[in-house]
Amino acid sequence: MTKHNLPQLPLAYSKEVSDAKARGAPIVALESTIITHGMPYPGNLAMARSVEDIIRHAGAVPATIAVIDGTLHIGLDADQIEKLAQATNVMKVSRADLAFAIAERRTGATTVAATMIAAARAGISVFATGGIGGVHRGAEESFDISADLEELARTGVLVVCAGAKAILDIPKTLEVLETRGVPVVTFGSEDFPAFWSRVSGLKSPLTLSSPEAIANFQRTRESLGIDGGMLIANPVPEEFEIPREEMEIYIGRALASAEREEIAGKAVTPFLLDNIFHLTAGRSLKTNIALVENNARLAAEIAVALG
Ligand code: PSU
Ligand code: MN
Repeated sequence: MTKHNLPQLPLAYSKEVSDAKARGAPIVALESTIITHGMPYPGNLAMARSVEDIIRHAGAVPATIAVIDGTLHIGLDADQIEKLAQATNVMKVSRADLAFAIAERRTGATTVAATMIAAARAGISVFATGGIGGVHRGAEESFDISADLEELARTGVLVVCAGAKAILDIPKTLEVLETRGVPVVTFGSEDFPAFWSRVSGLKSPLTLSSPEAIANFQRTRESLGIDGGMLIANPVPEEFEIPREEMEIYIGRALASAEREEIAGKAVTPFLLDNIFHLTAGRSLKTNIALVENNARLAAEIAVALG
């Protein structure tokens, strides 16, 4: 089959993103599973809007990514974001499901893994989120390791997060990233952060303290022909931090509920996140929104520095 006989990529750019591509302006990708499965309404909508504004304010263009009725959208308009934020039966789409959602004309929210794939296809190299998926506690029994880690190993997108949630086994998550050759860089700190908390108790493999240094590191990797992604961990601002010991209580309860209800597969992470929001009576949501905003700002600065 010659190339032009291949089916056209079912990909649609928002006007803002296609204009940015035409002028060569910096673009930051954003995932949509965090909107549909990561936070409750209406906090999720407030977050989705404010991160886009923060990215614009920092001189870049936001591209929220989702599959809507079988089309892979790179950049959503206000109406599409609002619909996603309110929807209750949207598919959670990772690497395994992305082509399925498109082929079956479904609506699906993209995880870190699927958003990385879409961003790479769209020529976007920086992506901001809250927390990545990782190795779950008890993975030696359950085999539950997020496809996000494998995607970081293979797809050349720089992902800015606030570390990994302690619902995961953070030491094992870092081990897998190291094994798969993914650089883990904490921004401005020697400690690897744990999402709600600025420290996880583990040292960060690497530390850099400016967007320019991160851009320079990435360019150097490219000049050496080293492919794959990079993880930037950005500690939550101090005023929004929830101490590790306090979160551990809620995490323990959420994990116990998941085991009791025999939650498995892609339902595990959304189940734990929802449980924790309820257990903390919304306090964790405030922290969650603040850290995503903080990550959006840094991602935009890195995108600008990458030129
Ligand atoms: N962790 C969070 N918030 C999230 C997610 C993870 O703190 O919203 C979402 C992201 O979309 C991530 C996905 O890519 O969950 C990972 O799911 P799984 O563990 O099933 O791979
Ligand atoms: Mn999983």
